[in-house]
Amino acid sequence: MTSRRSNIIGGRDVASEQWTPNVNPSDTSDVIAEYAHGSSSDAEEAVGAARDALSGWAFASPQQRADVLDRGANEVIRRADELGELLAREEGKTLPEARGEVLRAGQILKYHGGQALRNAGEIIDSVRPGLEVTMTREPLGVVSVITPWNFPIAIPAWKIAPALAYGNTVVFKPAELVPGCAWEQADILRRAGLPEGVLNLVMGTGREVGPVLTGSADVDGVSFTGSVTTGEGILATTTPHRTRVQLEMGGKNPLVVLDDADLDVAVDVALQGAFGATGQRCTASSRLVVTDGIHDRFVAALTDAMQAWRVGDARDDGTQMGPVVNASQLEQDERYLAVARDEGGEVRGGERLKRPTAGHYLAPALVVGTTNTMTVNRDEVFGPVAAVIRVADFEEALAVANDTEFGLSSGIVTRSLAAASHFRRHSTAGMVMVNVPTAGVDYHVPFGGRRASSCGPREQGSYARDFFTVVKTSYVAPGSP
Ligand code: UN1
Repeated sequence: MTSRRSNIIGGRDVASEQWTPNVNPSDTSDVIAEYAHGSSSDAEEAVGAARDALSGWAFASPQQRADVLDRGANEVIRRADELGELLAREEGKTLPEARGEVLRAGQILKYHGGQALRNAGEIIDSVRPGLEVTMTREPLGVVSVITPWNFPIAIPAWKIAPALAYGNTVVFKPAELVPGCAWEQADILRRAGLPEGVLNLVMGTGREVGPVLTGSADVDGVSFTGSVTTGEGILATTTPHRTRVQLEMGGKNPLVVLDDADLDVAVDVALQGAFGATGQRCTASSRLVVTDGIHDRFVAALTDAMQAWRVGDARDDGTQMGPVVNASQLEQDERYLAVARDEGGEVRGGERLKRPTAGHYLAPALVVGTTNTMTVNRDEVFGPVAAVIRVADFEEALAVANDTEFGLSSGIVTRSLAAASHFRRHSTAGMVMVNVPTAGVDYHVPFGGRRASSCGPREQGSYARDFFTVVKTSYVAPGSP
């Protein structure tokens, strides 16, 4: 019989009436386990449990918070092979990618364990003689954490870890497609010593669980990563209660390749940035903006490299690109390729692939001969699809790179320090990469974008404190006991 995993509310396992099978995208006959399909009343119970646990955790010693996160981190790191295997099996990343993501989650938990001990305030003389003013950071309160399917363990870690470090309590709703790593992480933190109700896991659909997690007057903040449409919906439901939001949404990230680029570096950066993790990253390099003098050589070399990539079962040795996450995502990728053809692009690759197991396999696709106004260069595809835009020179490349509704990550491949510096200065993205892929970021520095990509304070590193704390200013009169 398939095993079942319940929601975790107030420290207890809470079964649900319905259960959702967790299906392996590399082999759809493989069901990993069944996971609770939570209801809106489960979500209400979880918000209540988080509210009840808040004052105990908010006033807990930072040592206690640091210890829980550190113990959790150690277990995640110790179990990296097993959890990496689970991640690859439920999401479809290759084993090295999946194991890397698990280690990253462990490092994030460790980092924020340390941050719990570094929540220092400030002190300044008042303008009124003798008075002292202090500025301290207090927990925001009850925080809903809503995460996507493409990073099943790292994104939850980089929201939950700072939330807990600064004394908040959490209701966590992972994407329905990847409950496995979510459940493991919540269980690890529970066993690492979190008091009951401090972290609650509610698996279920956004439609049923989402309105409570974003619309409840008892929720003080929502940290979300996912689509622009869902993010905008969250803005609408949080506004009546003035709930604080942190929204990480789409990207349409440009990678500029200049004539003077090292061709091997350019091809490798493009390949990893566009097709790593099956292109299913909001930081993926989906627009390759290439100057005229290198365009033909770059496109030929990238096409060869892309076609040599081994696409297969995420857990097979030597697989370089795993499957697309599910059937509807695969259909969406194919729809965008059809539209790209209709609008005049030449599609290389992008065909469905047969493998020994029934999975959602798609060859990486490169659309050549596109302009920046075509649909494939405006909408986020979220799959192994990149488009090439030929430009005359650096000036045009920069203008095209910045001409997008999004603004998450951008990159340039060049040997010119002057060009790289100019690009870093004038790119209107939140993150700029020189001679490295637009995707793949460090965990101890801020993450986030501009315009339609992001809304609210930055995630990650020490900047995470801005979202997960509120500032208190206190005045102390002279001679106070
Ligand atoms: C990365 O590129 O390392 O959902 C992280 C996403 C992003 C995370 C990307 N929020 O793809």
